[in-house]
Amino acid sequence: MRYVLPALTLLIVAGCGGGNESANFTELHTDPACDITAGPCVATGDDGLRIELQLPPAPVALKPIEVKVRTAGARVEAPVLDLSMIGMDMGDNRYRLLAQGDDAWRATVVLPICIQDRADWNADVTFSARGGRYRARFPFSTGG
Ligand SMILES: [Cu+2]
Repeated sequence: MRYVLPALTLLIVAGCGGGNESANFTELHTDPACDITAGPCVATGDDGLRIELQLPPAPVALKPIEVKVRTAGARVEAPVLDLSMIGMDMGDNRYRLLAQGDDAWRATVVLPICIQDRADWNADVTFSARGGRYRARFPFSTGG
């Protein structure tokens, strides 16, 4: 037990920290002032790559949320939406985005309930384009 505990603590800290899984993708630029619960937000790349994410106005846990994504500037493949809570491991909340024509995608997602009244989330859209992987990160909050 003496040796197991420190190892466990390390694991939990690594899981909570987030953001350290800097895999092999290029990060798109988002406007930190854009509130995704007030309207669509846009992420852009240096080379005309553009992702627009749209959530419903007041997303709440345990209710289906319609998420819409629009892409431009490149042929986008296999986009995935990954919802993670900042500072708390809420399990795997990954959704494949389904194509709605050439440059439109959507997914119906359900956020897990959180023990906190207010929860801060990252909505990450990762996808393949031009032979590489890209990620667009959109922060948003639920609750009070
Ligand atoms: Cu939580």
